[in-house]
Amino acid sequence: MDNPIFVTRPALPDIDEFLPYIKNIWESGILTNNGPYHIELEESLCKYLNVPYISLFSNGTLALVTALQTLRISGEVITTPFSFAATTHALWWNNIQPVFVDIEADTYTLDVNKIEAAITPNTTAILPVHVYGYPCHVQEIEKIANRYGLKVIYDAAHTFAAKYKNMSMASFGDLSVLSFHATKVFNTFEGGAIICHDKATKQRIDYLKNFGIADEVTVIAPGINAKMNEFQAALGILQLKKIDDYVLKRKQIFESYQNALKDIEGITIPQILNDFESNYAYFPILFDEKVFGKSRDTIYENMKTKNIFSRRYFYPLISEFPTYRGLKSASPNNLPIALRVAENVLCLPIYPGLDIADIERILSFLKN
Ligand code: T4K
Repeated sequence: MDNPIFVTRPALPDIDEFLPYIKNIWESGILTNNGPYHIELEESLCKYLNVPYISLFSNGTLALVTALQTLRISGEVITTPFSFAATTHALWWNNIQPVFVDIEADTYTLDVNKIEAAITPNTTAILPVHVYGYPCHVQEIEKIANRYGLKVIYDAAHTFAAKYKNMSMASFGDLSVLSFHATKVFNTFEGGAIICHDKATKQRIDYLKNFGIADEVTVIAPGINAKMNEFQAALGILQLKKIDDYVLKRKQIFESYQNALKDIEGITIPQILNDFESNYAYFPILFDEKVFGKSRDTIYENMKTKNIFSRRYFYPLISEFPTYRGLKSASPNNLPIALRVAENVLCLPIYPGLDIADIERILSFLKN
């Protein structure tokens, strides 16, 4: 049997490059709570992403939960069902009701033309997702938010190092939330961050991720423990030196797939939009069963028998989970495009260490 190929594998530096960082942590005894590597990584990320303020987190989910707390979001929030579970779960953990709006057929992001119809007197915010790193219609979303007095928090978990209109994709909205999970373009083992635009908000986020503690005798809010530790931050510092190389390798794989699959009938491949510099985080393809001759699920299962583990991100839709399927906005009639995409999409393996022979194996399977 051929070696297994997974949808992703973490990009990591050479262990010898990481060991001096571990030694320093051991010798200093500073393991967490805004240590020197944490401070250095925040500064380096602000420069790399060209954003004013960033606050690091132990993971992206707690960053999402805290972002909602930061802006005191409540009531109803408009969001997409076509995402990873964490997006909507962050609302649930804040006792906020998700209101699902359908996605667009070409970008798979929130359909801006359907947002206004979902707004009620209880709506306080919009939580869109730059899914697969593809940019949402940020300007239109901002206009709607301004007209109705809503906040915008982007789930930007997939966007590290991607740019839209020459701006970091993490710079949009009132807040943007990143994930640095092992499966992401930039990983710190686990990790995440909130990007914000002013010092006072950064201060509030920093309190909230540290139990709400402002000083030894002052706790300003029921915060949580969501701090990034020094090991994660040290890895981040090292990863940042390599990120451009990681993205370049992903781009080469992305283009190999694109060239090889573009003429196969029944497969739609993502198009890179104007003004968008991708990070090539995912390679989703959409099957048209009638034209291709086989369903997405058949292909997915057959691939597994060849030891190729692609993934059906994001199937099932979040709106189909038992927790959410009773909501009015979760009705399949409300989400026809999201349903169609979720039932036909397959993400092919893409990561810097994927070698040419593996790509050939995947392509020859699809072509045959
Ligand atoms: N918002 C969005 C839009 C997200 O996509 C995510 C996370 C979040 C928020 C939340 O951020 P975090 O709290 O996670 O920072 C994975 C990840 O666990 C999850 O982080 C990610 N989205 C999601 C899209 O993918 P699974 O269930 O597919 O993970 P798993 O363990 O099946 O991993 C997929 C493949 O990756 C494995 O088959 C092999 C490889 N892998 C995985 C891990 C964890 C490795 O090679 N090494 C590893 O350490 O969810």
